[in-house]
Amino acid sequence: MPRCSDLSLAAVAVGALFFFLLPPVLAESGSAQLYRNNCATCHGAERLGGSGPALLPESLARLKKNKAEEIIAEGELATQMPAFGDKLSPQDIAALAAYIYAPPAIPPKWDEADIRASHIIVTPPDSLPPQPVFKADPLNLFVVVETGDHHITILDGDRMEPIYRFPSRFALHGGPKFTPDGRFVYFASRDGWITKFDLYSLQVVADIRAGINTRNLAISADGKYVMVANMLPHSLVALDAGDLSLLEVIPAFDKLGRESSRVSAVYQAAPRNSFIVALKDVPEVWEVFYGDDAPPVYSGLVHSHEKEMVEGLSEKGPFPIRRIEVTRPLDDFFFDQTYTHLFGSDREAQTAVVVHMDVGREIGEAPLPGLPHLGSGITWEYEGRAVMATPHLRENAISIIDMKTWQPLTKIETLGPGFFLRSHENSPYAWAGVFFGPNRDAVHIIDKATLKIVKTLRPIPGKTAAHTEFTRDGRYVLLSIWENDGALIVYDSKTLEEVKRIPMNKPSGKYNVYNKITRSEGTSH
Ligand code: DHE
Repeated sequence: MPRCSDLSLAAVAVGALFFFLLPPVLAESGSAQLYRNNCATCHGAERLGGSGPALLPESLARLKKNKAEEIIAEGELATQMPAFGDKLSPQDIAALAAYIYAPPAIPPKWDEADIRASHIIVTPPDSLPPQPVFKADPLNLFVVVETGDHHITILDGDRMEPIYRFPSRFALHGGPKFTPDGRFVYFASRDGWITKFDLYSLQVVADIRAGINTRNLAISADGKYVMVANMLPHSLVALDAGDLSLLEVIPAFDKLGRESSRVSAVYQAAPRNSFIVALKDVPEVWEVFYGDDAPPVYSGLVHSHEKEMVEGLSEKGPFPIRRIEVTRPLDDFFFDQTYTHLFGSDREAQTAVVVHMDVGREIGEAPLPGLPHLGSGITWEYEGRAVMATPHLRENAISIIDMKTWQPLTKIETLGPGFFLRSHENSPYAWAGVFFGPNRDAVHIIDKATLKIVKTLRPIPGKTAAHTEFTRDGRYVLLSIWENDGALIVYDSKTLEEVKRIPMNKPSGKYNVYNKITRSEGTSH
């Protein structure tokens, strides 16, 4: 009679044999289940992205697999990716990494037909009333994105009272963008939905899914076009700003048409009547023109530049692309007020480069370690010169850059890395929240005349305080308590005294219509 231990040994042997005979699809289901249990909520059941990025081989092309394992184990700085090292074994983490680098059984696609099929007109544009349906200054409204329960609140910036609240798409990201008259606002969700909302009648006008994983959107200076930056598929998508119907999908390929790139962001360059585009994987910056009088863009050699004698092949189509070659892909941009200079960085380098947008090439470089967040940069006059200030995502500092030389002037030490920075023409102060680490409940108030921190607020100890925005006259500042049981705290911008608290569900960003449409130097563009 076999002994008990012999029996279990036999069982193990049969089990092991059975395991090796399993068809690959069943062997894979363990990692698929791991994915479903740990990742799907943020990255989407089909790995197409949600609040987190898409986890498909295409979107992970520039990340080594061992780095991905490290991120799963330790989380990722400057994102909402948590650490799983305490919850999952190293084997599980390796299995998850292998799973996300393998192509899904059904390849993801989102083409013109998918975009068109997703288009919804909620309120026909010609049925909208001519006047606001509320009594409040429409240019002093705040659009508040509440990411806690995916809602938008429209706030009257004079009475500091919400006037309307409605559900948004899941996980909005980036600043909402306004038409030049401030009447309409557009939102982008991380999973590609673009929504147009009428601030006069307080109704959604239209909705369309422009991509699988979207970074942000921009609206043209004439208010006619919406341009969407997609990480997946690798494309820019041009929409009609009226009803959001699809105009064109522009695949993001390098100039030889060989390598495609994720699109990091698209910005409106109003003084140039163009969009400027950041590409994550190819060393090019794009300037995209639009409209009937878009200038010709010559992509190859031009025989003659003489007036009326120009000979050369020009880009065709309503959105001609001017390609500016740079030494490495640039991910994050800051522009001077005239959009003549672009100050750009990638996520790894220790420097930022200056691109002259008229000349179309890099003209300088500045040391800027510590992962600057140039997109949050703001400008002001300091001792007779224009300076820009940028927080760092990996350094306890705010860098001040001289915008004539584009070299660092000084560094202001902070209690932790920051994400957002704000000021206003009428305010002597810049507001800088600490976003990461034990002091993320602190907000520094910087005197723009001395570049010194004059006060550090801790509105609710232990609760993240981040992202500020001023009223149109700069008299009050609204600060987010970035928690589910959070709030907007209103401060007098001169006395720095608290005036009011308005409960909100994780209010991430808030945007003042007037400051946005006038491109205030103290706010993001
Ligand atoms: Fe953002 C703006 C990129 C992670 C909240 N973020 C932007 C913009 C870019 C950008 C390019 C400017 C676009 C615009 O406004 O049109 N963000 C990135 C990243 O590369 C990064 C680090 C990684 C990623 O996952 O995309 C990143 N961002 C985050 C977050 O984790 C934040 C804190 C929370 C969230 O909602 O995802 C976040 N980003 C924001 C906000 C803005 C933003 C609130 C608009 C700021 C403004 O005041 O205009």
